[in-house]
Amino acid sequence: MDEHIRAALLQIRAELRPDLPVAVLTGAGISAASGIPTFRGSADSLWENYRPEELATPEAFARDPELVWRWYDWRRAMIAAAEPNAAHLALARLAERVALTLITQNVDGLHQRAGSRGVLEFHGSIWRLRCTACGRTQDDRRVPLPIPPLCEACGGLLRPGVVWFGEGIDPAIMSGAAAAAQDCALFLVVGTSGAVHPAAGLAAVARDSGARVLEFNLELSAVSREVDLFVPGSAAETLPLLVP
Ligand code: BJW
Ligand code: ZN
Repeated sequence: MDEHIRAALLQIRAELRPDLPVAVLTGAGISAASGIPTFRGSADSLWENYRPEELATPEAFARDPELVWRWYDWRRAMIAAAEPNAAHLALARLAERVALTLITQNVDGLHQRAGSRGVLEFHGSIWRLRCTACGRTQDDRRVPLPIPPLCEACGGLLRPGVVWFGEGIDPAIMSGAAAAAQDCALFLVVGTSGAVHPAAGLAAVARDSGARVLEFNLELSAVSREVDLFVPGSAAETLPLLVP
């Protein structure tokens, strides 16, 4: 990493205060160092022949619920066997030093396992199931799941409690995330390609509201042109520089 980037990070670290409003948006890249494949640009998955746009949709689930459930069940097993990494742990520590709102697009629950509380799960949770017939939701950590899983209350087909393409974000989570982006002084974008909206738009909201925007990513993303400082490298190595 360039010396000037390291120096800028250390400067920002020296300016952290308990009342400094900070918002963070994380994506799949933060969990990559825990061994969880990202959605785009990783060819190490059994599922590399499918794009998320082909599986993470209500239409795919309607067409072939077993196929979609096998993908989620495979991911649940992988996540259950994984551990939070140094980047998740750094963000849990950050909450002790600033007024933090943590927004994650990830459904894996690794931030919570690292100790973060009040996480805004923008795209839901892979550990929550929702009945397509009666709407009942339940937490379910079984690995593997019976496929397809059925509702105990009504026998209906359960679906993952996540947000698929074309589905709206939970309004309370959307407004909490938008308010945090608008009101923060510092906005961190970590390990996201910035390809998926409305999550990707939060960085521009923060910037337009006057926040300083920092990005932590292996490579440039769709939001990189909106950031004040781009920190290259694995978030597991770079975020701990900001929050030792
Ligand atoms: C590392 C690293 C390391 C790797 N360290 N970095 C505006 C414009 C165009 C389209 C739209 C728009 N607004 C809405 C849309 C439509 C659509 C959309 O965005 N489409 C685009 C693809 C064009 N959006 C929606 O449909 C959303 N809903 C919506 O807008 O509703 C509106 C509505 C209103 C009224 C009625 C109805 C609807 C919903 C989007 C849902 C996304 N769902 C998924 C699946 C969730 C469940 C699951 O996990 O299965 O969310 S798709 C998938 O993509 C998942 C992710 O959260 C999301 C983002 O991916 P992410 O996290 O960025 O991962 P990657 O893989 O893309 O990137 C990884 C990054 O990490 C890379 O940059 C690497 O370099 C980096 N990296 N290792 C640091 N060690
Ligand atoms: Zn039901």
